[in-house]
Amino acid sequence: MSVEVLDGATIVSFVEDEEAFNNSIRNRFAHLDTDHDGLLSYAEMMQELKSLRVFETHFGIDEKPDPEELASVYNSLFVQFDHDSNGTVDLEEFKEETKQMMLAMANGLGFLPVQMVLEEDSFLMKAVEKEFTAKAAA
Ligand SMILES: [Ca+2]
Ligand SMILES: [Ca+2]
Repeated sequence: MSVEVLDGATIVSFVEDEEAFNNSIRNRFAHLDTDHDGLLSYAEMMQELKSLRVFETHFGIDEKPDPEELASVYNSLFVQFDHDSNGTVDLEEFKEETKQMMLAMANGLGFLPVQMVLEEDSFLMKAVEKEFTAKAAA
């Protein structure tokens, strides 16, 4: 994990770069799909749901979440990804929902840069790295 500064525009430019975004989505999906059946089960999605930082938003950083409440938060997140409610998340659903979540986050951030603690291989980290590379190339 590392602390990075990002704003809404960093996220939007990452999401809107379709090729880079689709690549990251495919990589992430393949990484999560541990039984390689091309679908993400609830158990496989857990790793992703945990990285969405629901702890901070729902419970605060220092609070110890109630396991039952936590399970229901994860469950409702999973349902949000599973657009056709068939109990699994396919690549399209994963891509669509991740995009929506990142754009919603970008909206929330607006144009004021904030400091965030990011996991190494998270989408936000990739967004920051992309911007860094773009700046270095300019
Ligand atoms: Ca699977
Ligand atoms: Ca589905």
